[in-house]
Amino acid sequence: MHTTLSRGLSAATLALCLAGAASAAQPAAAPSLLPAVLTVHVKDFKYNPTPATIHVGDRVTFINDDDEAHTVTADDKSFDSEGLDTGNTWQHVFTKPGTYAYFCELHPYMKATIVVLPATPKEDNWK
Ligand SMILES: [Cu+2]
Repeated sequence: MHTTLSRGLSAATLALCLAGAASAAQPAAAPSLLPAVLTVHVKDFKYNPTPATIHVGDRVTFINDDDEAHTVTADDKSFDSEGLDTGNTWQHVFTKPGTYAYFCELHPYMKATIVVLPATPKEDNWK
């Protein structure tokens, strides 16, 4: 019993040290954007482009170019950006094929669609 407790504490201490080292190595800065195959702009209360077609595993960047806050929220709630202020970005990787309808929770009349096709072999991506 005592041994188990000690091990637990050691693991917790180690985890804290690792977390401290990680945060020291990476200064708090604006999160950088990862490479994405598609950027959807939110402008004039519209998502553009829509509908858009991507493949499984693709990352999409959403950027709010409007003066209003918007969200990127799946109809089925499978993803949700939460509120994006002017100039804010949000990224999402689509891991399952399908047609994803999404909308803005703040302006529900804002609707758009992303079609996710099955993954293609890597060697065909850039032909
Ligand atoms: Cu909106």
